[in-house]
Amino acid sequence: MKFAKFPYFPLAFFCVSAALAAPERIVFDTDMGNDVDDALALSMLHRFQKEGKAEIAAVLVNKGAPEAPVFCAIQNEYFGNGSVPVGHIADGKTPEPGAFAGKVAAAKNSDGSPKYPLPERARGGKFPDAVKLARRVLAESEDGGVVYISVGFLTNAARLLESPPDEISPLTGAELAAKKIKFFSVMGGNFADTKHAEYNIKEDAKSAQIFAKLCPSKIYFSGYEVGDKLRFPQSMLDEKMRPGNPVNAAYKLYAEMVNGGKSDRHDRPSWDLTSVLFVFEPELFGVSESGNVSFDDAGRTKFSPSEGGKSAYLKIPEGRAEKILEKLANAAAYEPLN
Ligand SMILES: [Ca+2]
Repeated sequence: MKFAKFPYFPLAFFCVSAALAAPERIVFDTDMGNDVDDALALSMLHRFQKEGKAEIAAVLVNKGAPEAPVFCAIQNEYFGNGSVPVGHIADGKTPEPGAFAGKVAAAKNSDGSPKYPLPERARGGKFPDAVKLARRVLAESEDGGVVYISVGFLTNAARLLESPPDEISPLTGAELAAKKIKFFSVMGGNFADTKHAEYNIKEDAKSAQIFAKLCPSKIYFSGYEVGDKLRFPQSMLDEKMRPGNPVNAAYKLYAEMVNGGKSDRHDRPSWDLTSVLFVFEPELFGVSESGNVSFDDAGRTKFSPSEGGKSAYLKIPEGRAEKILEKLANAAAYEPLN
């Protein structure tokens, strides 16, 4: 009997440590509106914020469409975090609205009111410049206090690193990143098939090249091959989310587009979700040796192992895919109104 208490010591210690851990301060940079995994990734962040693990400092939009930041603001509002600032890129890639952002933003109730309301701060329809917002968040953060998650094109990230000193900070963007960013978690590239140009990199290869060259911080890449193996179980969204949840609505619209309008069912790969999960549960993933990443003009990935290299890429350890998928799905299928 006297040994019975022993197992409680590590558990108690763990609980105290977890309770004391400060939430990760997150900048989330997304091409919201292109694929629907961005919306699921942002849902995960809202859940982690509710659980005290995350603090969403800003959402940056790297897709050119004006509907893209509107959807992000709607999603923030629905998930109870309408005060999170949303920044939009100037002259961004893919200026078309995509399958769901415009439709969700325009949806109306029978009395003509918006079905998915915007937060107060976004009602004028104006969003701050994404790079300025990023500079402000970094300048106001503690040293090493920000994790930058990029799940779209690297346009904003490249422009941030190239940004000169301004009224916000006497530091250049690269200096700010070196001082304030703990690491970048990036969905982009392909580390399994070097002939394949992954979408986030290919659409703006020039920015990806600038980012890879100038980035002073550690970068963890989740390549195409990681999320591609993890098919998101759509049925969980209907199980957990209300029909009025904008993410559930967006997912169905996206699935309809994939199926040419014939069905709204589709288990999509979980690319962007992996870059969020890695920040909060890194032990689930395998991580490559350190090295340097570069991208050619067509957007193909090259990884060169190097002891002092600032980059690494994620892997799914043998037999771990099911566990990772379960974690992703449980975190993303979040209904704040339940
Ligand atoms: Ca994306």
